[in-house]
Amino acid sequence: PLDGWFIERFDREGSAIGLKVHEKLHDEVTPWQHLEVYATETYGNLMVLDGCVMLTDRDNFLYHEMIAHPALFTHADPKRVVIIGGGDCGTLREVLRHPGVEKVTQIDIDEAVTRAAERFFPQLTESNHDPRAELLFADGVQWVDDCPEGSVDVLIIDSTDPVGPAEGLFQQDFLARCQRLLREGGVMVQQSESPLYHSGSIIRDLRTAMTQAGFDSVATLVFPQPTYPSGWWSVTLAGKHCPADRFREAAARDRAFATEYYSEAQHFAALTLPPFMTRLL
Ligand code: AG3
Repeated sequence: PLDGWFIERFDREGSAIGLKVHEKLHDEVTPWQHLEVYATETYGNLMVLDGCVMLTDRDNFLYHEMIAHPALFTHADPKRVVIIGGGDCGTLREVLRHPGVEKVTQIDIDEAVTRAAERFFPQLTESNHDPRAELLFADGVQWVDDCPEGSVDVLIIDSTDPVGPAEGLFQQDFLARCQRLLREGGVMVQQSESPLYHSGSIIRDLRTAMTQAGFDSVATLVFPQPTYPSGWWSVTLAGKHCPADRFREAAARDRAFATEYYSEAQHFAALTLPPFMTRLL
């Protein structure tokens, strides 16, 4: 039992987010990172990797719906989906809600994250037995390299921050390989950090790298995420021979399932960037 606060500090910004916790449920040094799970007072369970909040029970629907649904609805008919990272399986669960999806392969380097999710976030992993889901524990960069060109409809990068293990996932050579892996009309989406803190750095650089990697359309979407740095987060989409207009037409498509945050109106709202961001991008 604990009587304290979990605090993730963002030293560069002189800010932090804190959650009141009452128990540490898990503490493991995996071959890749330090994995902790806490029971919080008001946000349910909390997963932390190397001191950074990955998800809580209470607010993960925001991130997981917004990394999955805008990209899947942008694609005209997504059948083959690949997720790099995403070991907690929250993104996978959202992808599997799309009835037209025939196969989803998830490649996370760290099996311990998935095992911890099964124990402490069972509602995220309950769709893992879906016959369309394939879970691999391997290096995603290597996997993308070995994957046949033009074989994927939607590629999702659900990574940690672009420092340490995930750094390579934000670089142009990796993004160029992602572009080759996609079929014509394919879409990739990558988590792209805080609009407030990273518009003039990580988000701008990622968009530039995507364009240089051969994608012909790029769009950033923003949404609230109370437990990540600044409380506000983004994903960036890139299309392969998919006109930028598709990002806007996409939301009008019918949904065959219920969502908590994603909706047609939220899709449009998330694409509407505030002027300060447009200036920095
Ligand atoms: N992906 C992590 C986003 C980065 C959070 N950064 C931070 N807390 N400093 C989340 C994985 C959820 N599937």
